Amino acid sequence: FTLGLASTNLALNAPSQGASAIKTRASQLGYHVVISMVEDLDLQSCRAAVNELIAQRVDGILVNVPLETDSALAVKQSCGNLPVLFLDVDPNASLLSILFDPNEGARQGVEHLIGLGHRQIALLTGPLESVSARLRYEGWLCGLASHGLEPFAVLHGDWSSASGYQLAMSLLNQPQRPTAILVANDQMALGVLRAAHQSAISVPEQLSVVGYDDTEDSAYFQPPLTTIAQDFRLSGRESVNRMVQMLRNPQQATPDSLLLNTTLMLRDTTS
Ligand code: IPT
Repeated sequence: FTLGLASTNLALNAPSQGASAIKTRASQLGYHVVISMVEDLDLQSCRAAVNELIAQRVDGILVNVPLETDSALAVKQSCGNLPVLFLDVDPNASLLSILFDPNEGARQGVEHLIGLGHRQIALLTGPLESVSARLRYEGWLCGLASHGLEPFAVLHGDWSSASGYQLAMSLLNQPQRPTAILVANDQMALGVLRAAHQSAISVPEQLSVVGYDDTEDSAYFQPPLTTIAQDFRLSGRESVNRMVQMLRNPQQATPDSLLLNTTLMLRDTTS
């Protein structure tokens, strides 16, 4: 068999680690993976990427592109009879998916900061056209609301460390500052740490920072980043296992979707 992977921007750490995990598991099982990258977050581009994979005669398709439910259904349609597994959709959609629970991850960040006594908490989201960015943001808002809180400020980044840096520079150089910031991924958190350093704000004494992903480098940030871990090796392994199971037993019922847990990785950016 040959597996197809349609992936969002592989210059980002999380999707590239995801692709690597998928490759590793597939080659353990003796299968090839063909990758096609989606440059823009619209349905058109995702469909083009999927068609490219189909033209290369893949036997099943993994889609690690953020897709709202309507778009994901449309992508599934264009795959005809090929098995398709989604890695970045709404967990409530009735689509075969392997996802990390965005509510759990968002709650873990909020509860950790509240537990430390923080009340002035700023939010730095991912791009809201990305379903996972939106779900994490909604989870944070719910978590804060359950403590009677509203965010100190809300900023919208684009997952890049550059956006984290720029947005944090403007947030931290105002007369009123938050005591903590929840960041939707570790790359933006890297930018936040640099902005804090440059603004002579010490982390975690004057500002606590929580990331999201726990990609490979995050334990080596300065200070080592407290973050919400998503185990990309596990999701890569599980998605290939399921895809292969469907390909080997096409007459069996499709497997169930899987919602994976996130874990708070306590390091040195919160106090
Ligand atoms: C999600 C990452 O958390 C984020 O850092 C960014 O890389 C994004 O992917 C790119 O789409 S993880 C995804 C499986 C929800």
